[in-house]
Amino acid sequence: MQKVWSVLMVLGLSVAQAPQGAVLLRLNEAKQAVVVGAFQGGRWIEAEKLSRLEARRYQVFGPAGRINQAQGAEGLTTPDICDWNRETPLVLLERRAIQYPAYAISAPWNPQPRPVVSFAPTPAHRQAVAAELDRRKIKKAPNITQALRADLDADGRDEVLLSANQPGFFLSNGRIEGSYASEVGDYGLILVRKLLNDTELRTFVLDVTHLEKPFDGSEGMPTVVTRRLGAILDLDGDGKMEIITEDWVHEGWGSTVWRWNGQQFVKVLEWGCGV
Ligand SMILES: [Ca+2]
Ligand SMILES: [Ca+2]
Repeated sequence: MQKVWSVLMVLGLSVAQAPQGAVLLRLNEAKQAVVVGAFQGGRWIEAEKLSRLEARRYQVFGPAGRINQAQGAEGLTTPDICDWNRETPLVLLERRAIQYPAYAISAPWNPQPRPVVSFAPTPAHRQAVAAELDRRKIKKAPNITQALRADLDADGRDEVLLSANQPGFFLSNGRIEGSYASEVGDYGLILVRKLLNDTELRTFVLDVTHLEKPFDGSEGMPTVVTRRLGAILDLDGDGKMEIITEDWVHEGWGSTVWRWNGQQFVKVLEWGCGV
């Protein structure tokens, strides 16, 4: 009996020492990890408000699932540009090519409890995108760039997540770069199609942008319209998966975390860096 207790004490000790809550990093390239935020003590925490970060093991995800694992080190540093950002060293553990941006999550729960599947969009999906473009008087074809399927909220019905972009994505050295709008109507759009019950299919637009008038250099910055699904992960441990979306601006980029609250998708974390 005494032996059992000592085993339990050792187990208890190791549980107590395991990192609590979740930390989400964004990898823009192999050796650069920036903190998007954390979920700790029942709250979402922006990177800027994190006082410390312990050495953690991470799983690395792209839009369609897990793509690597990584070991983090203790500590946070503040970069020269975007001084509200926090960076931390991260070493990828599996030798396989990955596409950036990617997301590293450390959490004591399964961050992807149900599969996320990439699929070929059908005419019905193009029609749904076309309807949203029409609604905004965007006169461009529905060019779907990502089509993912996953049961986000564990109600037994898959949600459909789409990104649509004109121009499409631009890949440079293994990294997605934002595309500048060149014509009026060039756009980026992210939407979720969700069955609210057996019959009601609702479309939720998470992000949309388009070029309204030609850029002539007289004011503002040229418009980057790229909008993309970054990863689908349970970041707060409630068994429901959140959506990470990505946006680009002139010499800048960002990630936003969306959580389904039972009625709509709400922003719970935002990260960005731009000059
Ligand atoms: Ca569902
Ligand atoms: Ca969740």
